[in-house]
Amino acid sequence: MNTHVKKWVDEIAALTTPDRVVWCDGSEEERARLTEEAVKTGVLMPLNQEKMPGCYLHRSDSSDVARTEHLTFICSPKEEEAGPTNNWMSPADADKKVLPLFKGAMKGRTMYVVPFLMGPVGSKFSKVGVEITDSVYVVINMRIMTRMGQVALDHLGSGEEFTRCLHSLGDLSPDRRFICHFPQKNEIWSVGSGYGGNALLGKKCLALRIASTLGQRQGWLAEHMLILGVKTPAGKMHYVTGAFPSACGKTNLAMLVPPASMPGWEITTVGDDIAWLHPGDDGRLWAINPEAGFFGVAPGTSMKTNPNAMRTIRTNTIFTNVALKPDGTVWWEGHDDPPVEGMLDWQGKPWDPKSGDKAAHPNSRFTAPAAQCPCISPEFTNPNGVPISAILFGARRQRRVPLVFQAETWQHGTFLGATLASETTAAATGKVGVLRRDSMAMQPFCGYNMGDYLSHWLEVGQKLTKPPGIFRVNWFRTDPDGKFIWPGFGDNLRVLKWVLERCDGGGKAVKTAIGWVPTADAIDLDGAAIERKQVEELLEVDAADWHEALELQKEYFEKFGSHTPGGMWKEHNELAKRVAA
Ligand code: OXD
Ligand code: MN
Repeated sequence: MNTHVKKWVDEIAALTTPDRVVWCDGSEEERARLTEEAVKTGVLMPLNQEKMPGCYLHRSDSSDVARTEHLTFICSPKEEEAGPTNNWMSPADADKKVLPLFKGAMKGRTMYVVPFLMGPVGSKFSKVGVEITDSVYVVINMRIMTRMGQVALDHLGSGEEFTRCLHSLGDLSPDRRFICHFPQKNEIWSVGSGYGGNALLGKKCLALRIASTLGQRQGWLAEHMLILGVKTPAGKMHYVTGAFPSACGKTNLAMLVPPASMPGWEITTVGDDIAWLHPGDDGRLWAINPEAGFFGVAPGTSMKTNPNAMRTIRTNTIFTNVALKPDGTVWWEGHDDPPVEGMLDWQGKPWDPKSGDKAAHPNSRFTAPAAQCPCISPEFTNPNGVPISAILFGARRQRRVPLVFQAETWQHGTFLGATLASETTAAATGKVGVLRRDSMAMQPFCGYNMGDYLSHWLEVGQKLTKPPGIFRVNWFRTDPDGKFIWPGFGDNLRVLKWVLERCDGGGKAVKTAIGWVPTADAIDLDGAAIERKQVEELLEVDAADWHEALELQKEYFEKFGSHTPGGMWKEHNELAKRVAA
Protein backbone atom coordinates (compact mmCIF):
# COMPACT_ATOMS: atom_id res chain seq x y z
CA MET A 1 0.00 0.00 0.00
CA ASN A 2 1.25 3.44 -0.96
CA THR A 3 1.74 5.23 2.37
CA HIS A 4 0.86 8.67 0.96
CA VAL A 5 -2.47 7.42 -0.35
CA LYS A 6 -3.16 5.58 2.91
CA LYS A 7 -2.40 8.67 5.00
CA TRP A 8 -4.69 10.87 2.92
CA VAL A 9 -7.51 8.32 2.97
CA ASP A 10 -7.24 8.10 6.78
CA GLU A 11 -7.43 11.89 7.04
CA ILE A 12 -10.50 12.08 4.82
CA ALA A 13 -12.19 9.22 6.68
CA ALA A 14 -11.64 11.12 9.93
CA LEU A 15 -13.17 14.23 8.36
CA THR A 16 -16.16 12.65 6.61
CA THR A 17 -16.87 9.84 9.14
CA PRO A 18 -18.27 7.18 6.77
CA ASP A 19 -19.82 3.98 8.13
CA ARG A 20 -17.38 1.93 6.08
CA VAL A 21 -14.44 2.39 3.75
CA VAL A 22 -14.19 0.30 0.57
CA TRP A 23 -10.98 0.23 -1.48
CA CYS A 24 -11.76 -0.39 -5.15
CA ASP A 25 -9.58 -2.73 -7.18
CA GLY A 26 -11.36 -2.30 -10.51
CA SER A 27 -12.10 -6.03 -10.87
CA GLU A 28 -15.08 -7.53 -12.69
CA GLU A 29 -16.21 -9.17 -9.45
CA GLU A 30 -16.25 -5.74 -7.78
CA ARG A 31 -18.17 -4.19 -10.69
CA ALA A 32 -20.85 -6.87 -10.40
CA ARG A 33 -21.11 -6.42 -6.62
CA LEU A 34 -21.30 -2.61 -6.75
CA THR A 35 -23.83 -2.73 -9.58
CA GLU A 36 -26.02 -5.08 -7.56
CA GLU A 37 -25.79 -2.70 -4.61
CA ALA A 38 -26.66 0.26 -6.85
CA VAL A 39 -29.71 -1.60 -8.17
CA LYS A 40 -30.84 -2.51 -4.65
CA THR A 41 -30.65 1.11 -3.53
CA GLY A 42 -32.38 2.45 -6.65
CA VAL A 43 -29.32 4.30 -7.95
CA LEU A 44 -29.34 2.15 -11.11
CA MET A 45 -32.21 0.42 -12.85
CA PRO A 46 -31.42 -2.63 -14.99
CA LEU A 47 -32.45 -2.15 -18.61
CA ASN A 48 -33.70 -5.03 -20.79
CA GLN A 49 -30.79 -7.46 -20.28
CA GLU A 50 -31.65 -9.48 -23.37
CA LYS A 51 -31.59 -6.50 -25.71
CA MET A 52 -29.01 -4.44 -23.83
CA PRO A 53 -26.78 -6.73 -21.74
CA GLY A 54 -24.96 -4.98 -18.93
CA CYS A 55 -26.87 -1.70 -19.46
CA TYR A 56 -28.43 0.38 -16.69
CA LEU A 57 -30.38 3.59 -16.31
CA HIS A 58 -29.67 6.27 -13.74
CA ARG A 59 -32.00 9.19 -13.05
CA SER A 60 -30.32 12.12 -11.39
CA ASP A 61 -31.78 14.74 -9.11
CA SER A 62 -33.66 17.14 -11.40
CA SER A 63 -31.45 20.05 -10.33
CA ASP A 64 -28.25 18.14 -11.07
CA VAL A 65 -28.16 17.53 -14.81
CA ALA A 66 -25.20 19.49 -16.22
CA ARG A 67 -21.93 21.18 -15.32
CA THR A 68 -22.42 24.19 -13.05
CA GLU A 69 -19.73 26.59 -14.17
CA HIS A 70 -20.79 29.35 -11.75
CA LEU A 71 -20.06 26.95 -8.86
CA THR A 72 -16.67 25.87 -10.22
CA PHE A 73 -13.60 27.54 -8.74
CA ILE A 74 -9.87 27.71 -9.22
CA CYS A 75 -8.33 28.06 -5.75
CA SER A 76 -4.88 29.38 -6.55
CA PRO A 77 -3.16 31.60 -3.97
CA LYS A 78 -3.66 34.72 -6.14
CA GLU A 79 -6.74 35.69 -8.14
CA GLU A 80 -4.53 36.74 -11.02
CA GLU A 81 -3.33 33.14 -11.37
CA ALA A 82 -6.90 32.02 -12.06
CA GLY A 83 -7.43 34.91 -14.47
CA PRO A 84 -10.58 36.79 -15.46
CA THR A 85 -12.37 33.86 -17.12
CA ASN A 86 -12.36 31.63 -14.03
CA ASN A 87 -14.21 31.93 -10.75
CA TRP A 88 -11.61 32.26 -8.04
CA MET A 89 -11.72 31.36 -4.37
CA SER A 90 -8.72 31.75 -2.10
CA PRO A 91 -7.53 28.50 -0.51
CA ALA A 92 -8.26 30.05 2.90
CA ASP A 93 -11.86 30.82 1.87
CA ALA A 94 -12.23 27.28 0.52
CA ASP A 95 -11.09 25.97 3.91
CA LYS A 96 -13.70 28.17 5.61
CA LYS A 97 -16.59 27.75 3.19
CA VAL A 98 -16.22 24.40 1.45
CA LEU A 99 -14.24 22.11 3.76
CA PRO A 100 -16.93 22.19 6.49
CA LEU A 101 -19.41 20.74 3.96
CA PHE A 102 -17.35 17.53 4.02
CA LYS A 103 -17.40 17.31 7.81
CA GLY A 104 -19.44 14.21 8.70
CA ALA A 105 -20.80 14.21 5.12
CA MET A 106 -20.38 10.44 4.74
CA LYS A 107 -22.04 9.44 8.00
CA GLY A 108 -24.39 6.55 7.24
CA ARG A 109 -22.72 6.12 3.85
CA THR A 110 -19.92 4.08 2.31
CA MET A 111 -16.70 5.83 1.39
CA TYR A 112 -15.19 4.39 -1.77
CA VAL A 113 -11.50 4.84 -2.51
CA VAL A 114 -10.98 4.80 -6.26
CA PRO A 115 -7.39 4.82 -7.55
CA PHE A 116 -7.40 5.58 -11.27
CA LEU A 117 -4.98 6.10 -14.11
CA MET A 118 -5.50 8.75 -16.79
CA GLY A 119 -3.77 7.62 -19.97
CA PRO A 120 -2.52 4.33 -21.39
CA VAL A 121 -0.95 1.76 -19.09
CA GLY A 122 2.82 2.11 -19.12
CA SER A 123 2.83 5.60 -20.62
CA LYS A 124 5.19 8.20 -19.21
CA PHE A 125 2.46 10.74 -20.02
CA SER A 126 -0.19 9.05 -17.85
CA LYS A 127 -1.20 10.50 -14.47
CA VAL A 128 -2.60 8.91 -11.34
CA GLY A 129 -5.55 10.18 -9.34
CA VAL A 130 -7.31 8.82 -6.31
CA GLU A 131 -10.98 9.73 -5.96
CA ILE A 132 -12.69 9.38 -2.63
CA THR A 133 -16.45 9.40 -3.12
CA ASP A 134 -19.66 8.43 -1.38
CA SER A 135 -21.45 7.81 -4.69
CA VAL A 136 -21.60 4.29 -6.06
CA TYR A 137 -22.76 5.80 -9.40
CA VAL A 138 -19.47 7.70 -9.55
CA VAL A 139 -17.46 4.54 -8.86
CA ILE A 140 -19.26 2.55 -11.57
CA ASN A 141 -18.80 5.38 -14.08
CA MET A 142 -15.15 5.91 -13.12
CA ARG A 143 -14.54 2.24 -13.88
CA ILE A 144 -15.68 2.90 -17.44
CA MET A 145 -14.06 6.30 -17.92
CA THR A 146 -10.61 5.52 -16.45
CA ARG A 147 -8.21 2.62 -15.90
CA MET A 148 -9.28 2.01 -12.34
CA GLY A 149 -7.89 0.09 -9.40
CA GLN A 150 -4.65 -1.80 -8.95
CA VAL A 151 -3.29 -0.69 -12.32
CA ALA A 152 -3.21 2.90 -11.03
CA LEU A 153 -1.52 1.98 -7.75
CA ASP A 154 1.05 -0.02 -9.72
CA HIS A 155 1.76 3.05 -11.86
CA LEU A 156 2.13 5.22 -8.75
CA GLY A 157 4.42 2.78 -6.91
CA SER A 158 5.64 4.38 -3.69
CA GLY A 159 5.50 7.89 -5.17
CA GLU A 160 3.63 10.90 -3.88
CA GLU A 161 2.58 12.33 -7.20
CA PHE A 162 -1.15 11.77 -7.54
CA THR A 163 -4.17 14.06 -7.70
CA ARG A 164 -6.22 13.96 -4.54
CA CYS A 165 -9.85 13.99 -5.66
CA LEU A 166 -12.40 14.36 -2.88
CA HIS A 167 -16.07 14.02 -3.78
CA SER A 168 -19.25 13.86 -1.75
CA LEU A 169 -22.83 14.10 -2.93
CA GLY A 170 -23.47 16.19 0.19
CA ASP A 171 -27.18 17.05 0.19
CA LEU A 172 -27.22 17.71 -3.61
CA SER A 173 -28.36 21.27 -3.00
CA PRO A 174 -27.05 23.79 -5.56
CA ASP A 175 -26.71 26.17 -2.58
CA ARG A 176 -24.07 23.90 -1.10
CA ARG A 177 -22.45 22.79 -4.36
CA PHE A 178 -18.80 23.64 -5.05
CA ILE A 179 -16.22 22.25 -7.42
CA CYS A 180 -12.82 23.54 -6.26
CA HIS A 181 -9.44 23.02 -7.89
CA PHE A 182 -6.13 23.55 -6.10
CA PRO A 183 -3.40 23.52 -8.76
CA GLN A 184 -0.63 24.14 -6.22
CA LYS A 185 -1.46 21.14 -4.06
CA ASN A 186 -2.75 18.98 -6.95
CA GLU A 187 -6.13 18.55 -5.29
CA ILE A 188 -9.83 18.70 -6.18
CA TRP A 189 -12.86 19.03 -3.90
CA SER A 190 -16.34 18.50 -5.27
CA VAL A 191 -19.46 18.54 -3.14
CA GLY A 192 -23.19 18.69 -3.83
CA SER A 193 -23.38 17.15 -7.30
CA GLY A 194 -23.35 13.68 -8.84
CA TYR A 195 -23.29 14.94 -12.45
CA GLY A 196 -20.48 13.55 -14.62
CA GLY A 197 -18.56 16.74 -15.33
CA ASN A 198 -18.81 17.77 -11.66
CA ALA A 199 -18.30 14.37 -10.01
CA LEU A 200 -16.24 12.04 -12.22
CA LEU A 201 -13.19 13.94 -11.13
CA GLY A 202 -10.79 12.29 -13.58
CA LYS A 203 -12.51 14.01 -16.49
CA LYS A 204 -12.92 17.80 -16.57
CA CYS A 205 -11.39 18.46 -13.15
CA LEU A 206 -8.20 16.38 -13.44
CA ALA A 207 -7.68 15.73 -17.16
CA LEU A 208 -8.36 19.37 -18.10
CA ARG A 209 -8.24 21.90 -15.26
CA ILE A 210 -5.50 20.35 -13.11
CA ALA A 211 -3.70 18.80 -16.11
CA SER A 212 -3.58 22.18 -17.89
CA THR A 213 -1.60 23.56 -14.95
CA LEU A 214 0.69 20.50 -14.88
CA GLY A 215 1.18 20.96 -18.61
CA GLN A 216 2.11 24.60 -18.12
CA ARG A 217 4.80 23.61 -15.63
CA GLN A 218 5.99 20.54 -17.56
CA GLY A 219 5.86 21.81 -21.15
CA TRP A 220 2.78 20.11 -22.60
CA LEU A 221 -0.88 20.87 -23.30
CA ALA A 222 -4.11 19.39 -21.87
CA GLU A 223 -6.87 20.10 -24.38
CA HIS A 224 -10.63 19.66 -24.88
CA MET A 225 -10.04 17.77 -28.11
CA LEU A 226 -11.05 14.61 -29.92
CA ILE A 227 -8.34 12.55 -31.64
CA LEU A 228 -9.05 10.60 -34.80
CA GLY A 229 -7.04 8.59 -37.30
CA VAL A 230 -7.63 9.10 -41.02
CA LYS A 231 -6.25 6.61 -43.53
CA THR A 232 -6.33 7.87 -47.10
CA PRO A 233 -7.18 5.55 -50.02
CA ALA A 234 -3.43 5.62 -50.82
CA GLY A 235 -2.80 4.12 -47.39
CA LYS A 236 -1.28 7.18 -45.71
CA MET A 237 -2.11 7.45 -42.02
CA HIS A 238 -2.81 10.84 -40.44
CA TYR A 239 -3.99 11.78 -36.96
CA VAL A 240 -6.10 14.87 -36.38
CA THR A 241 -7.23 16.53 -33.16
CA GLY A 242 -10.22 18.82 -32.92
CA ALA A 243 -11.28 21.24 -30.19
CA PHE A 244 -15.00 21.92 -30.10
CA PRO A 245 -17.07 23.18 -27.17
CA SER A 246 -19.25 20.72 -25.23
CA ALA A 247 -22.10 19.16 -27.25
CA CYS A 248 -20.80 20.42 -30.61
CA GLY A 249 -20.21 17.02 -32.22
CA LYS A 250 -16.77 15.86 -31.04
CA THR A 251 -18.01 12.30 -30.48
CA ASN A 252 -19.66 12.23 -33.92
CA LEU A 253 -16.57 13.55 -35.69
CA ALA A 254 -14.29 11.16 -33.78
CA MET A 255 -16.37 8.19 -35.03
CA LEU A 256 -17.14 9.48 -38.51
CA VAL A 257 -18.26 6.96 -41.13
CA PRO A 258 -16.96 7.85 -44.62
CA PRO A 259 -19.76 8.44 -47.13
CA ALA A 260 -20.29 5.63 -49.67
CA SER A 261 -19.12 8.05 -52.37
CA MET A 262 -15.65 8.21 -50.75
CA PRO A 263 -14.42 4.62 -50.96
CA GLY A 264 -11.06 3.65 -49.51
CA TRP A 265 -11.06 6.15 -46.62
CA GLU A 266 -10.85 4.75 -43.09
CA ILE A 267 -11.50 6.51 -39.79
CA THR A 268 -10.37 5.25 -36.41
CA THR A 269 -11.11 6.81 -33.02
CA VAL A 270 -8.41 7.54 -30.46
CA GLY A 271 -10.49 9.85 -28.25
CA ASP A 272 -13.69 11.90 -28.25
CA ASP A 273 -13.19 14.58 -25.61
CA ILE A 274 -9.70 15.11 -24.19
CA ALA A 275 -6.19 15.07 -25.64
CA TRP A 276 -2.87 15.47 -23.86
CA LEU A 277 -0.37 16.86 -26.34
CA HIS A 278 3.39 16.56 -25.97
CA PRO A 279 6.12 17.92 -28.25
CA GLY A 280 8.15 14.89 -29.33
CA ASP A 281 11.89 14.55 -29.77
CA ASP A 282 11.16 14.35 -33.51
CA GLY A 283 9.72 17.91 -33.53
CA ARG A 284 6.18 16.65 -34.04
CA LEU A 285 3.25 17.00 -31.64
CA TRP A 286 2.07 13.71 -30.08
CA ALA A 287 -1.33 13.03 -28.52
CA ILE A 288 -2.72 10.56 -26.01
CA ASN A 289 -6.31 10.18 -24.87
CA PRO A 290 -6.24 10.11 -21.06
CA GLU A 291 -9.72 8.56 -20.87
CA ALA A 292 -10.87 4.95 -21.22
CA GLY A 293 -14.54 5.60 -22.03
CA PHE A 294 -17.01 7.95 -23.66
CA PHE A 295 -19.37 10.17 -21.69
CA GLY A 296 -21.43 11.21 -24.68
CA VAL A 297 -24.57 13.27 -25.23
CA ALA A 298 -27.45 10.90 -26.09
CA PRO A 299 -29.98 13.18 -27.87
CA GLY A 300 -29.24 13.39 -31.57
CA THR A 301 -27.24 10.14 -31.53
CA SER A 302 -28.64 7.65 -34.07
CA MET A 303 -27.64 5.13 -36.73
CA LYS A 304 -27.77 8.05 -39.17
CA THR A 305 -25.62 10.49 -37.20
CA ASN A 306 -23.26 8.11 -35.40
CA PRO A 307 -23.66 4.36 -36.07
CA ASN A 308 -20.36 3.60 -34.30
CA ALA A 309 -21.59 5.22 -31.10
CA MET A 310 -24.90 3.35 -31.38
CA ARG A 311 -22.99 0.06 -31.68
CA THR A 312 -20.72 1.04 -28.78
CA ILE A 313 -23.62 1.61 -26.40
CA ARG A 314 -25.50 -1.64 -26.97
CA THR A 315 -23.81 -3.31 -24.00
CA ASN A 316 -22.16 -2.42 -20.68
CA THR A 317 -23.37 1.17 -20.80
CA ILE A 318 -24.77 3.45 -18.11
CA PHE A 319 -27.48 5.78 -19.40
CA THR A 320 -28.24 8.89 -17.40
CA ASN A 321 -31.51 10.85 -17.73
CA VAL A 322 -32.72 9.27 -20.98
CA ALA A 323 -36.35 8.16 -21.50
CA LEU A 324 -37.41 4.57 -20.71
CA LYS A 325 -39.54 2.46 -23.05
CA PRO A 326 -42.01 -0.12 -21.70
CA ASP A 327 -39.79 -2.93 -23.03
CA GLY A 328 -36.93 -1.78 -20.82
CA THR A 329 -34.91 -0.14 -23.59
CA VAL A 330 -34.07 3.54 -23.90
CA TRP A 331 -35.07 6.46 -26.09
CA TRP A 332 -34.12 10.07 -26.69
CA GLU A 333 -34.96 12.87 -29.08
CA GLY A 334 -33.28 12.14 -32.41
CA HIS A 335 -33.28 8.34 -31.86
CA ASP A 336 -33.83 6.19 -34.98
CA ASP A 337 -36.94 4.56 -33.54
CA PRO A 338 -40.14 6.55 -33.17
CA PRO A 339 -41.35 7.20 -29.62
CA VAL A 340 -43.81 4.59 -28.35
CA GLU A 341 -46.86 4.62 -26.08
CA GLY A 342 -46.20 4.32 -22.38
CA MET A 343 -42.72 5.80 -22.17
CA LEU A 344 -41.40 7.35 -18.98
CA ASP A 345 -39.50 10.62 -19.26
CA TRP A 346 -36.05 11.26 -17.78
CA GLN A 347 -37.58 11.92 -14.38
CA GLY A 348 -39.58 8.67 -14.46
CA LYS A 349 -42.93 10.34 -15.14
CA PRO A 350 -45.33 9.13 -17.89
CA TRP A 351 -44.42 11.11 -21.00
CA ASP A 352 -47.09 12.82 -23.07
CA PRO A 353 -45.74 13.38 -26.60
CA LYS A 354 -48.25 16.22 -27.05
CA SER A 355 -46.97 18.11 -24.00
CA GLY A 356 -44.02 19.58 -25.88
CA ASP A 357 -41.74 18.43 -23.03
CA LYS A 358 -38.59 16.51 -23.89
CA ALA A 359 -38.68 12.82 -23.02
CA ALA A 360 -34.91 12.66 -22.48
CA HIS A 361 -33.05 15.52 -20.84
CA PRO A 362 -31.19 17.52 -23.56
CA ASN A 363 -27.95 16.75 -21.70
CA SER A 364 -28.75 13.08 -21.06
CA ARG A 365 -25.67 10.91 -21.44
CA PHE A 366 -24.24 7.48 -22.06
CA THR A 367 -21.10 6.20 -20.34
CA ALA A 368 -19.53 3.44 -22.44
CA PRO A 369 -16.15 1.68 -22.61
CA ALA A 370 -14.05 3.01 -25.50
CA ALA A 371 -12.78 -0.51 -26.19
CA GLN A 372 -16.31 -1.44 -27.35
CA CYS A 373 -16.25 1.12 -30.16
CA PRO A 374 -16.14 -0.72 -33.53
CA CYS A 375 -13.75 1.90 -34.94
CA ILE A 376 -11.48 2.25 -31.89
CA SER A 377 -7.92 2.87 -33.03
CA PRO A 378 -5.27 0.20 -32.39
CA GLU A 379 -3.22 3.19 -31.15
CA PHE A 380 -5.72 3.98 -28.39
CA THR A 381 -3.56 2.08 -25.90
CA ASN A 382 -0.19 3.10 -27.36
CA PRO A 383 1.85 4.62 -24.49
CA ASN A 384 3.58 6.97 -26.95
CA GLY A 385 0.34 8.29 -28.43
CA VAL A 386 -0.06 9.34 -32.06
CA PRO A 387 1.68 12.08 -34.09
CA ILE A 388 -0.66 14.90 -35.07
CA SER A 389 -0.89 16.24 -38.63
CA ALA A 390 -3.66 18.79 -38.10
CA ILE A 391 -5.53 20.59 -35.33
CA LEU A 392 -9.09 21.76 -35.92
CA PHE A 393 -10.80 24.49 -33.94
CA GLY A 394 -14.55 24.41 -34.39
CA ALA A 395 -17.55 26.08 -32.86
CA ARG A 396 -21.26 26.43 -33.34
CA ARG A 397 -21.73 29.57 -35.46
CA GLN A 398 -24.84 30.27 -37.50
CA ARG A 399 -23.17 33.09 -39.41
CA ARG A 400 -19.88 34.64 -40.46
CA VAL A 401 -17.37 31.82 -39.94
CA PRO A 402 -16.62 29.86 -43.16
CA LEU A 403 -16.79 26.07 -43.42
CA VAL A 404 -13.01 25.77 -43.18
CA PHE A 405 -9.88 27.90 -43.40
CA GLN A 406 -6.24 27.42 -42.53
CA ALA A 407 -3.89 29.40 -40.34
CA GLU A 408 -0.62 30.60 -41.83
CA THR A 409 1.58 29.72 -38.86
CA TRP A 410 1.38 28.15 -35.39
CA GLN A 411 1.01 31.64 -33.90
CA HIS A 412 -1.82 32.49 -36.30
CA GLY A 413 -3.42 29.12 -35.49
CA THR A 414 -3.16 29.88 -31.78
CA PHE A 415 -4.95 33.16 -32.53
CA LEU A 416 -7.71 31.31 -34.43
CA GLY A 417 -8.17 29.05 -31.40
CA ALA A 418 -7.96 31.94 -28.95
CA THR A 419 -10.72 33.87 -30.72
CA LEU A 420 -13.12 30.92 -30.94
CA ALA A 421 -16.67 31.83 -29.89
CA SER A 422 -19.62 29.46 -29.84
CA GLU A 423 -23.35 29.36 -29.16
CA THR A 424 -23.95 27.76 -25.73
CA THR A 425 -25.44 24.24 -25.34
CA ALA A 426 -27.21 22.19 -22.64
CA ALA A 427 -23.92 20.69 -21.38
CA ALA A 428 -23.67 23.50 -18.84
CA THR A 429 -26.53 25.09 -16.89
CA GLY A 430 -27.64 28.47 -18.23
CA LYS A 431 -29.20 29.79 -21.41
CA VAL A 432 -28.73 27.79 -24.62
CA GLY A 433 -27.79 29.46 -27.93
CA VAL A 434 -26.02 32.54 -26.55
CA LEU A 435 -22.77 33.42 -28.32
CA ARG A 436 -19.85 33.40 -25.91
CA ARG A 437 -16.07 33.40 -26.17
CA ASP A 438 -14.64 29.92 -25.75
CA SER A 439 -10.89 30.01 -26.49
CA MET A 440 -9.71 26.62 -27.74
CA ALA A 441 -13.07 25.29 -26.39
CA MET A 442 -11.21 25.47 -23.05
CA GLN A 443 -12.81 28.50 -21.42
CA PRO A 444 -14.65 26.39 -18.82
CA PHE A 445 -11.72 23.99 -18.39
CA CYS A 446 -8.50 25.97 -18.17
CA GLY A 447 -7.06 25.77 -14.65
CA TYR A 448 -5.08 29.01 -14.85
CA ASN A 449 -4.99 32.48 -16.38
CA MET A 450 -6.02 32.11 -20.02
CA GLY A 451 -3.62 34.87 -21.04
CA ASP A 452 -0.77 32.72 -19.69
CA TYR A 453 -2.35 29.69 -21.35
CA LEU A 454 -2.09 31.42 -24.74
CA SER A 455 1.57 32.22 -24.02
CA HIS A 456 2.08 28.57 -23.19
CA TRP A 457 0.57 27.56 -26.54
CA LEU A 458 3.13 29.81 -28.26
CA GLU A 459 5.97 28.30 -26.20
CA VAL A 460 4.94 24.75 -27.08
CA GLY A 461 4.82 25.80 -30.75
CA GLN A 462 8.44 26.92 -30.51
CA LYS A 463 9.47 23.38 -29.65
CA LEU A 464 7.88 21.96 -32.81
CA THR A 465 10.01 21.80 -35.92
CA LYS A 466 7.19 19.95 -37.69
CA PRO A 467 4.07 21.57 -36.22
CA PRO A 468 0.62 20.36 -37.25
CA GLY A 469 -1.42 22.58 -39.58
CA ILE A 470 -4.11 24.54 -37.73
CA PHE A 471 -7.60 25.03 -39.16
CA ARG A 472 -10.88 26.66 -38.17
CA VAL A 473 -14.03 24.76 -39.13
CA ASN A 474 -17.72 25.51 -38.80
CA TRP A 475 -20.32 22.85 -39.61
CA PHE A 476 -23.14 24.94 -38.20
CA ARG A 477 -23.93 27.77 -40.68
CA THR A 478 -27.69 28.04 -41.21
CA ASP A 479 -29.91 29.28 -44.03
CA PRO A 480 -32.60 31.95 -43.51
CA ASP A 481 -34.99 29.17 -42.38
CA GLY A 482 -32.55 28.15 -39.64
CA LYS A 483 -31.60 24.88 -41.38
CA PHE A 484 -27.96 23.73 -41.41
CA ILE A 485 -26.46 24.28 -44.87
CA TRP A 486 -23.55 21.82 -44.63
CA PRO A 487 -24.70 18.17 -44.37
CA GLY A 488 -22.09 17.43 -41.66
CA PHE A 489 -21.46 14.00 -40.09
CA GLY A 490 -19.87 11.63 -42.67
CA ASP A 491 -19.57 14.48 -45.17
CA ASN A 492 -17.15 16.23 -42.80
CA LEU A 493 -14.59 13.86 -44.32
CA ARG A 494 -14.71 16.11 -47.41
CA VAL A 495 -13.31 18.92 -45.26
CA LEU A 496 -10.80 16.58 -43.60
CA LYS A 497 -9.63 15.52 -47.05
CA TRP A 498 -8.76 19.11 -47.99
CA VAL A 499 -7.17 19.66 -44.55
CA LEU A 500 -4.86 16.69 -45.04
CA GLU A 501 -4.05 17.67 -48.61
CA ARG A 502 -2.92 21.02 -47.20
CA CYS A 503 -0.80 19.25 -44.57
CA ASP A 504 0.84 17.25 -47.36
CA GLY A 505 1.64 20.40 -49.34
CA GLY A 506 -1.33 20.22 -51.77
CA GLY A 507 -4.96 21.37 -51.66
CA LYS A 508 -6.02 24.43 -53.61
CA ALA A 509 -6.54 27.54 -51.51
CA VAL A 510 -6.78 31.31 -51.75
CA LYS A 511 -5.27 33.71 -49.30
CA THR A 512 -7.93 35.89 -47.66
CA ALA A 513 -7.94 38.40 -44.80
CA ILE A 514 -8.58 35.62 -42.28
CA GLY A 515 -6.36 32.85 -43.66
CA TRP A 516 -6.18 30.24 -46.42
CA VAL A 517 -9.64 29.34 -47.70
CA PRO A 518 -10.24 26.44 -50.12
CA THR A 519 -11.12 27.40 -53.65
CA ALA A 520 -14.69 26.36 -54.42
CA ASP A 521 -13.51 23.37 -56.45
CA ALA A 522 -11.02 22.23 -53.82
CA ILE A 523 -13.59 20.43 -51.68
CA ASP A 524 -14.48 16.98 -53.05
CA LEU A 525 -18.27 17.07 -53.55
CA ASP A 526 -18.51 13.88 -55.56
CA GLY A 527 -21.74 12.22 -54.44
CA ALA A 528 -22.51 14.87 -51.82
CA ALA A 529 -26.04 16.14 -51.22
CA ILE A 530 -25.03 19.77 -51.50
CA GLU A 531 -24.62 22.07 -54.48
CA ARG A 532 -21.26 23.61 -55.35
CA LYS A 533 -22.97 27.02 -55.19
CA GLN A 534 -23.92 26.46 -51.54
CA VAL A 535 -20.37 25.47 -50.70
CA GLU A 536 -19.15 28.65 -52.39
CA GLU A 537 -21.44 30.54 -50.02
CA LEU A 538 -20.10 28.59 -47.04
CA LEU A 539 -16.57 29.57 -48.02
CA GLU A 540 -17.30 33.25 -48.53
CA VAL A 541 -15.26 35.68 -46.46
CA ASP A 542 -16.89 39.07 -46.14
CA ALA A 543 -14.25 41.39 -44.71
CA ALA A 544 -16.97 43.79 -43.51
CA ASP A 545 -18.28 41.00 -41.31
CA TRP A 546 -15.00 40.84 -39.45
CA HIS A 547 -15.04 44.48 -38.25
CA GLU A 548 -17.39 43.61 -35.41
CA ALA A 549 -15.42 40.45 -34.65
CA LEU A 550 -12.26 42.55 -34.34
CA GLU A 551 -13.90 44.83 -31.78
CA LEU A 552 -15.00 41.85 -29.66
CA GLN A 553 -11.56 40.20 -29.95
CA LYS A 554 -9.92 43.40 -28.77
CA GLU A 555 -12.20 43.60 -25.74
CA TYR A 556 -11.43 39.96 -24.99
CA PHE A 557 -7.64 40.30 -25.17
CA GLU A 558 -7.79 43.49 -23.07
CA LYS A 559 -9.40 41.51 -20.26
CA PHE A 560 -6.14 39.70 -19.60
CA GLY A 561 -4.06 42.89 -19.38
CA SER A 562 -0.34 42.19 -19.37
CA HIS A 563 -1.00 38.42 -19.51
CA THR A 564 -2.09 38.61 -23.17
CA PRO A 565 0.95 37.54 -25.17
CA GLY A 566 2.35 40.04 -27.66
CA GLY A 567 1.91 37.41 -30.37
CA MET A 568 -1.87 37.57 -29.99
CA TRP A 569 -1.89 41.38 -30.32
CA LYS A 570 0.33 41.07 -33.37
CA GLU A 571 -2.11 38.66 -35.03
CA HIS A 572 -5.01 40.88 -34.05
CA ASN A 573 -3.39 43.99 -35.53
CA GLU A 574 -2.47 42.21 -38.74
CA LEU A 575 -5.99 40.90 -39.14
CA ALA A 576 -7.28 44.46 -38.62
CA LYS A 577 -4.94 45.71 -41.37
CA ARG A 578 -5.97 42.97 -43.78
CA VAL A 579 -9.66 43.51 -43.08
CA ALA A 580 -9.26 47.27 -43.63
CA ALA A 581 -7.46 46.62 -46.91
C1 OXD B 1 -18.39 16.89 -21.45
C2 OXD B 1 -18.54 18.35 -21.53
O1 OXD B 1 -19.11 16.23 -20.68
O2 OXD B 1 -17.75 18.97 -22.27
O3 OXD B 1 -17.52 16.34 -22.14
O4 OXD B 1 -19.41 18.93 -20.86
MN1 MN C 1 -16.27 17.75 -23.17
